[in-house]
Order: sequence, then C-alpha cells, then structure tokens
Amino acid sequence: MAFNYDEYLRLEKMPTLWCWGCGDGVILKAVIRAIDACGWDMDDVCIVSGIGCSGRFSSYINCNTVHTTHGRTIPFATGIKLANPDKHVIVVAGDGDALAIGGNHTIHGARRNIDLNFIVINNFIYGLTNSQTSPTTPQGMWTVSQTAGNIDPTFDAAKLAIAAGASFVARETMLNPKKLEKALVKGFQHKGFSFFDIFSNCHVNLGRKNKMDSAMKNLEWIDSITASQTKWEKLSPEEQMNTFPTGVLKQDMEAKEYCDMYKEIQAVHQGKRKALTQDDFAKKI
Ligand SMILES: Cc1ncc(C[n+]2csc(CCOP(=O)(O)OP(=O)(O)O)c2C)c(N)n1
Ligand code: SF4
Ligand SMILES: [Mg+2]
Repeated sequence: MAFNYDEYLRLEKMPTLWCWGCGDGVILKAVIRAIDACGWDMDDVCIVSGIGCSGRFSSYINCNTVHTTHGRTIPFATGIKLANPDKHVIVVAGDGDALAIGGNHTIHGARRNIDLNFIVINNFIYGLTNSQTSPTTPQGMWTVSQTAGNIDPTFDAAKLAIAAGASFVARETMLNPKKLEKALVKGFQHKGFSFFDIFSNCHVNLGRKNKMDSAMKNLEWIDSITASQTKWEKLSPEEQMNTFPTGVLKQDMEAKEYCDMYKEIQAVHQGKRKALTQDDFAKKI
C-alpha cells in the first residue's frame, strides 16, 4: 500500500517554500517515514527547528512544533524534553545554525547526552540568507562573504559530536533516502543524544557560483565526497582525508542519559534518595 504522507503533513502549508530540487524535502519525507516506522503517535512528537531554509521544517509536519531562533534550538529542546521526558523531541537545524551561532549549544547538548534527536541539515552554506560561509563550507569555494574563496578550515560535524559525548552519531546523505530513513529509525530509538549529520544540496546558493547550479550537479558532488564506512575504510589515508564516511559512526548504549539523571536529582530534593556522589559516576570516569 502506498505510504500516506497526507496524515503527517500540514497540507494547508503546501507547496513548501523550498526551491525546486532542494534536498530539504527529501529529508522531510525520510523523517516522516522514520516517525511512522517507530510507531510514534504524532501527539507525542515535538519538532523544534531553528532559522534558515531548514528552519521551515517545523511548519510542514503535523505534530507539536516550535519554530525557534537561529542557533538556539538545543536550549528550547532541552527545556521541552526535561518537562516532557516521555515525549519524542526531534530538533532540526542548518549547518550555520547548529555549528556556527549554535555551536556551543550543540557541544553541551551532546555532552549532557540528553535524549534529543538532533538533525543537522548540512548543505555547506547559509542557504536562506544567500550564500555566506558556514563552518562546513569547503575551503576554496566561493561564498558571498568570501568571494575570493573560503580560507576557513572545514568542520567535521560528526567528529565534533562524537568528541563532545553524543551517544549516537550517524552521517547520511539525501542521495539515499532509504539508508537515511534506516539511520533515523536507529537514532530515534536510541536513548541519549542522537546526532545526524545529513548532507543535502543547496544548488541555488552553494551551487550557483561553484559550478553546480543544478540539483543533479550538486548531488554528484555530494556523492564524490562521501563513501559508506566499509568503502571508506579501504581508502588510502590521503583519500580518507577528502572523503566523509557515512553510516552509524558511534552508538554507546552505556552512557547515562540526562533526563534519567535529572530524575535522580529530583528524588534527592524530595528526600527520596541521598545526594549523588562521584562514586555514582565512577564507571564513566
Ligand atoms: C540571531 C540571528 N542571527 C542571524 C540571523 C540571520 N540568518 C537567518 S538564517 C541564517 C543562516 C542560515 O544558514 P543555515 O543555518 O545553514 O540554514 P540553511 O538556510 O542553510 O538551511 C542567518 C545568518 C538570524 N535570523 N538570527
Ligand atoms: S536556498 Fe538552498 S537550502 Fe534554501 S530552499 Fe533553496 S535550494 Fe534549498
Ligand atoms: Mg546551511
């Protein structure tokens, strides 16, 4: 039977404001399918998005939604999750949102290992505001803020999330929606901070001056800089430097989750248990 997207979408908001061929629509579909595969009731799901083309995400899905400010998705989502630990919170932010202005919050969300599902739509550019350099813009590419070519070293968002303490980290591209959906389901079902670095195209504002002004050309470039983990492991060290591995890059089932620890603190204040000590965390140290 054909998948019925209508029940998940705010049809009155269609058509979307995204450009023709934008990868954000593919990711939207994959997220909807992953929610469906998890069997979640839409009343129990909250989508928190930031500002940017990616920020439109919360407008289109028919569940609880919060369209927040640029760079502040994680603080909003943290509050929502702590107040509603049984609900499923999905956060969507652009590479500029999650790694530049909101980079600090991303680090601390990951460090706390709070049970959020954080989707970074990584299109390597500030899409909405017309082509400023983002932390993931490749060196040498033209941007409106670096018209002579970007000289800033490129950030690997997944490595950052792993180092900061996220207990689930995956990278996928919108070129393979089925694989993307599977990774989302795995991360959604994981308890802890699930970080998704999802490569997407912005042929309009990344591509227009970087020789990929059609969606197809932009997708070919994304394909050329990614490889599945098994393929990536077989590459030479030099090739590995220029290629991003895709797949689930980390899953730690042992890490303590923040809402659970917060419950312990509440129990202390209610006189139901003794204060936590360093011994309670000894295994982690
Ligand atoms: C505090 C603040 N600073 C700057 C802006 C302007 N602004 C809106 S979206 C955006 C960049 C969007 O890029 P990204 O986060 O990568 O999202 P994309 O549009 O690529 O999905 C900027 C700088 C803003 N809205 N708020
Ligand atoms: S500007 Fe780029 S990211 Fe924004 S909708 Fe268009 S193609 Fe998508
Ligand atoms: Mg972007």
